[in-house]
Amino acid sequence: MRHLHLILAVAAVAALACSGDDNPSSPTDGGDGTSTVTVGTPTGGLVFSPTSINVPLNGTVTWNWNSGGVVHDVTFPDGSSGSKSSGTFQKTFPTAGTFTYFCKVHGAAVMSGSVVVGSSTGGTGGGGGGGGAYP
Ligand SMILES: [Cu+2]
Repeated sequence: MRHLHLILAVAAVAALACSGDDNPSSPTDGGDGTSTVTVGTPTGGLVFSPTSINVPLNGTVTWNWNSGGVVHDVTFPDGSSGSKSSGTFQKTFPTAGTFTYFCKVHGAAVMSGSVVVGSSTGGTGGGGGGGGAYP
């Protein structure tokens, strides 16, 4: 009986520790969880800048067209901004992971980017290439 009691106590402590770890308050870059990607360049460049951007879980990315009149779009597998040459497009990311997108007008080989959601230390799965995501 004595042993069982001890085991129960340990289990209770472990459960408490787990729920404590669940707190999703992770540091964010901007403070408000909003990040901006510039679409194109004023001289007509075919780029997203930055190419890869990190946001916290549930963070929102704003794409801001500054393309010198060149039409681009932001296409994800689950939706697109539509082709345009000015304005903005916003998307919120409730799931951790790496999400790639591209400009359908110019093609993924020419114009693509990615959004990395969640500040995972990423030991498992994906990650891989040491592309410095930090500015
Ligand atoms: Cu484009």
